[in-house]
Amino acid sequence: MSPEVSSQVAPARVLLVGVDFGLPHFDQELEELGLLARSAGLDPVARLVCRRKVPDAALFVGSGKADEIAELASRQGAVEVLFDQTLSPAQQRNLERHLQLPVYDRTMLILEIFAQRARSYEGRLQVELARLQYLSTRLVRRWTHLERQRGGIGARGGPGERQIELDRRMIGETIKRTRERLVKVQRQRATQRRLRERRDTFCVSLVGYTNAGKSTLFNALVKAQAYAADQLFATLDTTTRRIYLGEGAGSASLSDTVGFIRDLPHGLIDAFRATLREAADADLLLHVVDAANPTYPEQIAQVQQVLAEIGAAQVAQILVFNKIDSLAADARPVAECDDYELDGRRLPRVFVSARTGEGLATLRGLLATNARAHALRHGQSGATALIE
Ligand SMILES: Nc1nc2c(ncn2[C@@H]2O[C@H](COP(=O)(O)OP(=O)(O)OP(=O)(O)O)[C@@H](O)[C@H]2O)c(=O)[nH]1
Ligand SMILES: [Mg+2]
Repeated sequence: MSPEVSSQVAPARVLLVGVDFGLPHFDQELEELGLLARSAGLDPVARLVCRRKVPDAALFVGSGKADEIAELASRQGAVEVLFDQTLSPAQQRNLERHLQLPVYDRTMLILEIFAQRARSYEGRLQVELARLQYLSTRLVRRWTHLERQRGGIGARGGPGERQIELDRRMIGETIKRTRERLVKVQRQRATQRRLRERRDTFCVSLVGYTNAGKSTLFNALVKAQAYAADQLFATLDTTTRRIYLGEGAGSASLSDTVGFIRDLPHGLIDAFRATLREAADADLLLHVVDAANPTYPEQIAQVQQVLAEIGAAQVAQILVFNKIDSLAADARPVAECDDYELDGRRLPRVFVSARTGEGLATLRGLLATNARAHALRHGQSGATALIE
């Protein structure tokens, strides 16, 4: 099949399902799941939301609801069902059997997007590791489940069990090899970082929820062309450029990084820890917020949580409220910058539009002030070192 023909294949039609357990971040419209699906190249054709107190152990939803899902999927011609929550291996299997359709959960969807996007050798290794780890827990649990069934019979090892044991060993070995390769690549990266530290550059990292506009802001600040798109996780690999901040402030290095998301699969946090360390090692974080997204306070909280997990909670931070061009006239900020109270800290906040350039001069000014303070601190610590 020629590439022209294959690129015309319609994206798979999928049905989105969300279960509201009364948690504060529940997204009634399944907006984010829809964006995730589209980012993975799927076409969400229908959405179904239901309420439950607790998940059903076997099917996650009740069996009546499962029938409703099957009926809606068939009416809409959906070929896959995506759940907004994480399913246990057993729930996923039971649902697939019940619906006679492949069922994916949020974690799998995010892993899939990362797998499609990873470009650099290190990024690909990281995603591969996260997927293998995810798969291995599924296999292990599946195996434990069979083990329990077999208990009463007392037979030792059927062909199925041997196969699973083999798969498990193979995955275990691949995980080990992938991890070794990753350690090697990361060691090289650490060496590069140490070289940079010796040069004592003022390092700034853009962090924030996925789709907040980090890459667009990065491009606007350094006039580069990093990939920006209305997709979740458009950026996976860290890109770093030098940015000149003017007389007295000199230049800084600015890094664009991978976006965060609620319930980022743990395997991915682990896998991307090295990449994310760039953020933890920065002198200053520009925390980019999509001010036009009504759920931004929740997104800020999620980003703060990941920052804490990667040991970057104490790094100086400026909140950059982006996309002010798409705010309604009465919601537009009155000042260009102010302070924002976050977990008992007062953080400087600046309002910008990376798209129109509004507020960028103020942001550059703030960056220059911070760069000068950093240079001064560095100068002083140098002097102290001499006295000692
Ligand atoms: N209206 C408006 N849209 C913006 C602005 N900045 C970015 N966008 C849009 O928001 C979307 C996401 O932008 P990106 O720069 O790719 O966002 P990101 O934070 O790098 O996203 P990931 O790399 O996926 O985490 C794109 O469609 C941008 O065009 C802005 O100031 N105003
Ligand atoms: Mg990006």
